[in-house]
Amino acid sequence: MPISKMNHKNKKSTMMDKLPVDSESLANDFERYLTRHLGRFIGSVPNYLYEALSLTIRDRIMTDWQNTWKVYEKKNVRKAHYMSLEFLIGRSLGNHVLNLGIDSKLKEALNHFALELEEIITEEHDAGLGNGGLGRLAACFMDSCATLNLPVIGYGIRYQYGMFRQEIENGYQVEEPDHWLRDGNPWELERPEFAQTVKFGGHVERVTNHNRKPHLVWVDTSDVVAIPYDVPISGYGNDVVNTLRLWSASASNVFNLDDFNAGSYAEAVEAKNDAEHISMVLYPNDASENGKELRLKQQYFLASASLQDVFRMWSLNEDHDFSKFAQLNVFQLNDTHPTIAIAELMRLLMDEHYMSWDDAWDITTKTMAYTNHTLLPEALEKWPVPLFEKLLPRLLQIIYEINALFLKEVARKWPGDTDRQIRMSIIEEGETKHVRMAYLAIVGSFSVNGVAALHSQLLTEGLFKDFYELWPEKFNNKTNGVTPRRWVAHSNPQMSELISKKIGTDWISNLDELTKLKLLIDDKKFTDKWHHVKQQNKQRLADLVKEETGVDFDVASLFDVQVKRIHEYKRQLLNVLHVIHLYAQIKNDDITEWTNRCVLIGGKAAPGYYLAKSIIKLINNVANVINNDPEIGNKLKLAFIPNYGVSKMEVICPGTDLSEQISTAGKEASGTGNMKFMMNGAITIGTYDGANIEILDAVGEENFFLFGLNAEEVVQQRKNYDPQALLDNDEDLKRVMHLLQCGHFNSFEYGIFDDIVSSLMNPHDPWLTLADFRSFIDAQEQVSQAYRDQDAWLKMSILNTACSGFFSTDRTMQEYNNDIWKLHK
Ligand code: 26Q
Repeated sequence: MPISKMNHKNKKSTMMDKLPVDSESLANDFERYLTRHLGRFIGSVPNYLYEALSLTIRDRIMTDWQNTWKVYEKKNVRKAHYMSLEFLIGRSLGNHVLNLGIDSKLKEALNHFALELEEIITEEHDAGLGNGGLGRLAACFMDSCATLNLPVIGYGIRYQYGMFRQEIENGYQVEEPDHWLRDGNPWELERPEFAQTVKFGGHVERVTNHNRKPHLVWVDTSDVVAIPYDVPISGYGNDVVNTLRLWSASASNVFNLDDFNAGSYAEAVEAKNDAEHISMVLYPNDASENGKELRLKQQYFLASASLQDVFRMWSLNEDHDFSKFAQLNVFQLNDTHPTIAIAELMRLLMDEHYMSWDDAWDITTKTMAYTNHTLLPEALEKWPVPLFEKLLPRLLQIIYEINALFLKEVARKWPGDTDRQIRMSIIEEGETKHVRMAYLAIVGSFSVNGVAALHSQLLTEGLFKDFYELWPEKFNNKTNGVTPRRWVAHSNPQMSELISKKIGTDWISNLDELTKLKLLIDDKKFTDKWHHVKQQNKQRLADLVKEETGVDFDVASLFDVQVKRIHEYKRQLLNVLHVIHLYAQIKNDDITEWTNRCVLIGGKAAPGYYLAKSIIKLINNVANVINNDPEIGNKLKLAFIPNYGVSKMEVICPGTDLSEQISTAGKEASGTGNMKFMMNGAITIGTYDGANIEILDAVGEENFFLFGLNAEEVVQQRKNYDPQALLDNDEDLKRVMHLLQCGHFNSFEYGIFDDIVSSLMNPHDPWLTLADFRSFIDAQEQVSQAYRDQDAWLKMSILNTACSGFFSTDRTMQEYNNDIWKLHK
């Protein structure tokens, strides 16, 4: 039979043979790729070595990848689809090598050519397709699902430009484009055969369908083609390779013939550009980006292409029978960003598959689940109705209909309560009406979850209170996690080896095993080794800091680290106030006992977030004064590490002693950096916020530096917050604020920090930074004292790692699966 006549049903399910993984085969394949495929040689540009090695490894994933697909394509396999505008993957080569368990064989192979695996690994560009926590969480989830053998497919966008590259010029952040695909990407497989068409614009017409029933059609649209690129997600040591499917936008092949005939050939081609812009660039998380047309296009592009892809696969087995669709499919919405999928699923079922409203709604509300990631009301997504009308007219109709039926239900439950109807409406009234995406997500989903215990509780008491009263059963918590494969086994090989020698290697896929380390905290030989490993990791971090900033970090000092997006609620400013306080102490010689400290801060500011950018400048200016003062010397250092991202964190978290998690209580939904630090044996100084609370519970108060107001106290304090009074009553705070106000850190840059000072002194400062100053300084003093007792510190460090098992995304994914997805392994 000619290949073209074969369909998937009568294709023999031939299992491909696996390629050998002995060092000789690896060496041969590597050399062949380098010389015969790429036409280079061993001494050539390192990037080609990376490419040749990646192709060698990729070949060894392919068999499992195809076999995993074959299982998922079968009838009756229930699947979850993780829809996210962001997947912050970072580098892949080292991760696959770890998962395949061929680390030592590969090193042996490279030895033949006198090459180092570590050096080749660093040639890979980070896939920075995310802003921060939410995007990295999606990547950790994918890793755990593959490791747990869960049928989960990721759906996202293949941005040509990921998160911007941050450079620092004269202390200021400068954004540079991140052209991560420039040298090609061996970890993607283009799949033009599965392309989908996504419609925009046009208008809706009423017609009569083949059953002589009225039917709505969306016509005169401008169409964009979505081309999938598949990225393999290997499980740890289990032969499973899941798929992350990223969509790239391309113009449809249909030319505008009118333009063409009029002789405007070039113009007709130029119009194609518009379509390709959709997947051009990741939006940096930024309030000023709200309401941008291109962002809405991205969201719909992802939702529509992904759902159509699921329908395509569905019809391979079930043809047009959707009766079992909800039994076999579930969609997890990563925040409201892909929420338009709820209306799109309705449209596809009704307009393209002729289903009734009720049947379509039944399927939608049984398959959609929504995860919220924020407690900041201003961060909830809203879209102007006129924009929706122009871009997605049919979807707006559907949303209005969903809302009308929903408000009837509200009226039934609370007759006459019109205030409540206005409050809960998916459409916000006003001069310009807006679609409230979070409300659409709650109404259309069977599950709504927060990402840490406190966060989920606060959602039901605050932002989503009305909805909780209507549907308490929808709401649940799923505390975040991180994957221990990337964040311990890969990023901290020395500590991993030490642990594995003592308790075996099971911890890598069963992180609760780490509790066995508790028995070792009094074993002097073990604690000495723990210390030795930490010092080596600190040296690796110090080398990075030196290379990136020129600042010398001495590994005998306490390494105090805060890395995350720059935002007022995360309070990098509180950290800086503490550093200035230490500086003032040294300058005024009011030090008796002293612990040398190296403070590292890193993170990107949204390009339009003025105050966040000023904070970066302040950190750099304070660093300049401190690091260049001979009187300060090694007592105190401050550095701002530019372009913080996944690969930097892989070096930073193993080398950290103290993890700063100091958000205003009630504002950080969860945090996940806090978990990476804990796993790597750092001790946390933190507020009673997000997942810090659960870290504190796990490790105990003696092993955690807790400070500051709790979420309830924050609410109370806001009512009568008086920063001036705090300053008048605290000599240390007075001294610090004076240094800021008098221009000590901006001698020749008059007034540049005035806005920062005003924000701190503002009685309406929502982040209450000065309210926590005293408590923070005192807690930091306790940290310094604790660090002077190195034996006690080491025990705390080991206990933090030992108690971190709960924060594995393996646990998080089991919970999603048990409570929401209900997939079979
Ligand atoms: C909004 C409008 C326009 C363009 C982009 C955006 C946008 C993009 C990204 C809004 C928000 C984000 C990302 C949010 C995020 O990372 N939230 C974090 O999620 C983590 C994982 O759950 C939590 O640990 C953090 O607490 C939370 O801040």
